[in-house]
Amino acid sequence: MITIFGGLNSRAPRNIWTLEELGIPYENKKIDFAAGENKSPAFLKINPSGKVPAMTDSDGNVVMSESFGINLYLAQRYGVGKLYPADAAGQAACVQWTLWVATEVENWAIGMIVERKFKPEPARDAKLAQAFEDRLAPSLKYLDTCLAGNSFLVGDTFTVADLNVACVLGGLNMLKFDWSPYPNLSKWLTACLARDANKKVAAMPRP
Ligand SMILES: N[C@@H](CCC(=O)N[C@@H](CS)C(=O)NCC(=O)O)C(=O)O
Repeated sequence: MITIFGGLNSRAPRNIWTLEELGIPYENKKIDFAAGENKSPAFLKINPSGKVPAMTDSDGNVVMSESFGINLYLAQRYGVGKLYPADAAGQAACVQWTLWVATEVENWAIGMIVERKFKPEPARDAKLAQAFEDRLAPSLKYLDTCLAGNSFLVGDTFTVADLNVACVLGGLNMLKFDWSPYPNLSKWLTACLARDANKKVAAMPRP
C-alpha cells in the first residue's frame, strides 16, 4: 500500500493526482501542522525535514519526500508506457521539465500566491508580488513557445512532465491569473487540469 502524508491544502494533491492517473490504491494521511504532527518523532522518521508531502510504499519498502521526486518515482515504478515514456530520451525529458518547473517556476509562482492571497491583506507586499511575476514571465513565454503545435510536453501523450508543470501553474488560477499572453500554454493547462484524475482530486473536500 502506498501512503501519501500531507493534507489537501499542501503540495500532497500533486502526488494524489499522479496516483489517480495511475489508478493505484493509496491512503492519504493528513499531517496536522497546528498540532505539531510534522515535528513528531514518528513523522520525522519518515521525513527528517518535517515537511509534506512524504510517501511510503510498503511494496517496495520505499520512503520518500519531495513532491516531484515522489511523482517521478511513481511514474517510473508504476507508469512506464503511461505517465512515463519507455525510451531514455523521453524519460530524460520528463526529468528536464520537472527540474525546470522546480527551479524556474515554482518559487516565483508560490511567492505570488503567498503575497496576493495567503497572507492577510495588511501584510501583503504588492511590489514583491510584482517582482515574482516579472521573474516568472520569461519562463511562461518559454513554455508557451515550446507548446506551439504540441499538445504535450513530451511525446504525444500526457506524462508526468505535464503533470508536474501543470500542478504548479494551476495554482496561479487561485489568483485569476491572466493567461491570455500565453495562448498555447493556456490551452495546454486547461486540458491538463480538466483531466478526470485532477478533477477528482480538486473535488475532494478541503478542511
Ligand atoms: N520542495 C518540497 C517543499 C515541501 C514543503 O515546503 N511543504 C510544506 C507544505 S506544502 C510544508 O511541509 N511546510 C511545513 C514546514 O515548512 O515546516 C516539496 O516539493 O515537497
